[in-house]
Amino acid sequence: MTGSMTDRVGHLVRVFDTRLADVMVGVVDPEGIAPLRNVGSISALLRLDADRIEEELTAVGPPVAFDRVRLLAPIDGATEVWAAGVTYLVSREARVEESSDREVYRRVYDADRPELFFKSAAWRVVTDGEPIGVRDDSPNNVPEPEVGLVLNHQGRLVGYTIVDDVSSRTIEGENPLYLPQAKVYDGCCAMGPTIAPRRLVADDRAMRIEMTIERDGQPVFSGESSTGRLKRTFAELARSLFLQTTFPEGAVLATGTSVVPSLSMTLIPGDVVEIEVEGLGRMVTPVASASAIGPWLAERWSNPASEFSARGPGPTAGGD
Ligand code: DO4
Ligand code: MG
Repeated sequence: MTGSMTDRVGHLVRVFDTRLADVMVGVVDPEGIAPLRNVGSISALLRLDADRIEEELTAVGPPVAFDRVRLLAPIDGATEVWAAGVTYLVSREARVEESSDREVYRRVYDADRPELFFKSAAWRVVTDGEPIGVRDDSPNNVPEPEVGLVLNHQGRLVGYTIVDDVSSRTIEGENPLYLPQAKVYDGCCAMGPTIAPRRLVADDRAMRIEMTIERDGQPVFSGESSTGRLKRTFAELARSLFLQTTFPEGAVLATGTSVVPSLSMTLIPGDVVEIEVEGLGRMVTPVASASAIGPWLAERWSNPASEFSARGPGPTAGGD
């Protein structure tokens, strides 16, 4: 677990309980993780109405000690991850710089309809301490630190989480029609590790977003921004996602990046990405080759209790 959880008291988490060898959903308590009594998964929670979700977050059992649990990504079941793009001026300028088709980015920034794209199934999402991936067929890859909106089945905002929309700049830059390949692959999405309930975030238009990339223990990039620079509103993005589209177990919507490294900077296996968002906490992920992450993701999904699931893809995935 990265850092202290005491600044995340009241946040929702999904964890693997090593004593019971089972997954549970709970709320961070000063003493540990207090399991929800009536709800066993994040997707089951998102099937409920917003008021009922708040009630369930208070119906908890005695806390399980922090050292007994392993944090898992706060998403499961049929909950989907979607992302909005070109929602900050800095992202529009970066795409214009990298792309062979600049006009599409200028037009979408000003259009009524936002850019929304599918990002990940729940099972492919990784979290704090687990590796994100870079594609072997892409020379330029970047992390994209974003605020994620956690939306229930009605599209109501119930909480916020950190999302890293890891992307291939090379593939997207070559042709915007390659977007799904630039955005969706093994290790492309990191989330969490916690969900801050909506009531705990005082002002979602003033959340500081910070990102550092370390190589061999030294920072090679650091940048920061704020949700205050977002061109659209969170409500508008959530409304657009649910237009003509049903999410029976809700969705997490990443709201776009505003921290963009220069084109000369690319992630390589062995790097470590640290993202911090005010009010949401911190997520630290090592970088690995996507091809090394795939088998581990599949094993973790089918057998979360296995030793390989707990250990991760291992040092070869970190580049050597
Ligand atoms: O248009 C491509 C994606 C943009 C994106 O992911 C972002 O702005 O965060
Ligand atoms: Mg993005």
